[in-house]
Amino acid sequence: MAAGDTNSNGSVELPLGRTRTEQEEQKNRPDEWKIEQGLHAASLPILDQSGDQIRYVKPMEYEPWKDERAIRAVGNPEELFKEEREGWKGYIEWEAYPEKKAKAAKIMESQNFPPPPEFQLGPIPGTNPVLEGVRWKQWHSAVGGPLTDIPAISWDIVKKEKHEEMLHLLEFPYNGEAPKRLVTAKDIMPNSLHFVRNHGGIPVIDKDKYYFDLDGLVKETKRFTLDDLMDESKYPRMEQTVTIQCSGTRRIEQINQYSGEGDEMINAPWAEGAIGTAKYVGVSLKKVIKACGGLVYQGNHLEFYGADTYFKKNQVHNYLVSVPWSKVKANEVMLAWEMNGEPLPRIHGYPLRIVVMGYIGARSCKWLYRIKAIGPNPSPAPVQSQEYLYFNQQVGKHNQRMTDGIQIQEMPVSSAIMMPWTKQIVIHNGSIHCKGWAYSGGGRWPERVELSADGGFSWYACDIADMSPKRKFAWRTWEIDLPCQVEGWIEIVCRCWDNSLNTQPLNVRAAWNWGLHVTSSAHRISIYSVNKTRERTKARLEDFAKRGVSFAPLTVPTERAIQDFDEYTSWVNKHDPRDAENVYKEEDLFDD
Ligand SMILES: Nc1nc2c(c(=O)[nH]1)N[C@H]1C(S)=C(S)[C@@H](COP(=O)(O)O)O[C@H]1N2
Ligand SMILES: [Mo]
Repeated sequence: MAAGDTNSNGSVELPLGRTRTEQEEQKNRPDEWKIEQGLHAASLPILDQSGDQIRYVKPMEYEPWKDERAIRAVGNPEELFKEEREGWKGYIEWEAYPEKKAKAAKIMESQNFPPPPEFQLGPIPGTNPVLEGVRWKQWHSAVGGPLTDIPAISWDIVKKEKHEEMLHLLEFPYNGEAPKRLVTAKDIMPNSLHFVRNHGGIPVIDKDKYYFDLDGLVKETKRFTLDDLMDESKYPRMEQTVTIQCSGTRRIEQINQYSGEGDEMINAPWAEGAIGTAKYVGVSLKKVIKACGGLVYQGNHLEFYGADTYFKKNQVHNYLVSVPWSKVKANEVMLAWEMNGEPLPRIHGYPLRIVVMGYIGARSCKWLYRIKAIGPNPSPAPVQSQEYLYFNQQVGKHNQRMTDGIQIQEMPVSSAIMMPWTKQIVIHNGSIHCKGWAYSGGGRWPERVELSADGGFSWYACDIADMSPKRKFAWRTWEIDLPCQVEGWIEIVCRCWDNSLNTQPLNVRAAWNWGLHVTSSAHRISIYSVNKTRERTKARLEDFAKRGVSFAPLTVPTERAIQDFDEYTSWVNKHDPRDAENVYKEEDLFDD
């Protein structure tokens, strides 16, 4: 009997050694058609053809377990993990106490937690916030002590400090961006609309109890209060308009094409709003290091410590990142306490944060409590060494090593169209009004923004008068009336040239990477063009209006035909018939 034939007992002989149970599992699923078409790919079993038989690899099943005794043996979390400083709610010092870290890790290892939610291969959840952060909440209450209340406190701060129209991607740790129509409404956006990217809870720090230490490879270790920094006789005041861009900005475009690593916090599905511009006031970190007598031999990097707690693979950390001394030396690293004329909001790092100009947002450490000069290499902490890596396409879950990634520091040039929106129907008079932003990192700035209405073949530049002012470390917003004669589906593309004439790869695929970072490809949106300068289009739309029929939704056919049969018949009679041969000759008709 051949493979695939039905046996006498009705079962199916399967090709390549597939067993009957596997076949049965594949059968009669209500969502089979969706799975086949890639719409529910999260439940599509992995096809392993590497052995002599085909095998199907199924997702791991989650069965909660907990070793209560082991957890109790660790001790009382209220005592073990108590807050480090008076007036610093939610700050637990982990980095100085390896034993304490080990105790928290023991608690974490003595139980399991649900897997991350699927939001890439499956349909994206319809909830708001899009993702809840169930695991992150559970991790906080598992370790306990002061971390227990942190998710609730953080959410209260979100509600208090952020605009009510923010798009919440992740409830905890909070990740949110402004809706497109508000992102570029002003070139310097109000604080309430600035995106937020948190890896943990929000510490609530009393300004009067605030200080940070500067130590490590400096001549002299020193402690600084806010009053010290604000003393202009010691430190010249610095004011700078800076765009902070998360390297995850526009990640959704990579996800939409090809999924990558799917941790809800690490790889939040950002759209075009994970970028914000504000005027910061503070002092240059260089001057503060000078006050410590400068760096000593091998002090090549500055490590920043944030007071929030960050979980990674069952370990607890404080949020740690580093930047090279060369960046600090150029006066491009600021200790900032003011944002757009107001004290830093709590959610943005109150009372003091780092602002690293032209680097990815991740280096701009919030709730700063320590700076350590280190060397000769960057910080080994996970956010620096394991996150924010830019991989080659060949790297993925199966083979990824830290050393395969480039640590992302300066942001490349990028841009985004904020109006119209993809899949939108646009009725226009021969040009489509578009709006958006453009940005380049590393102290470069957008010099020209170009748009194409034909998928990237011909380009029009934005008028300089329609771009916001040039600033060394900030984005520019832009507008353009993009000429467009054609009708139907078109692809509008936007790209930027910075002052070094760097520009963007033309498609997402060219720069796709496993960590889904730096979606710097030209931004493409498809829109349906309805050009009213065309006589027939105009007449038809007027007819719609006269009859009170809506043109939306585009895909729903209209009741009334655009052409009546008199017109049709008169046209047909005047023109050649449909087929080239004349079939109406008598001898043809009666030919046998
Ligand atoms: N302490 C601390 N600093 C942090 C983070 C964090 O989670 N904790 N997130 C970083 C990341 S990844 C980005 S993109 C920026 C975002 O700054 P914002 O939330 O003020 O917009 O903050 C950075 N600084
Ligand atoms: Mo980020």
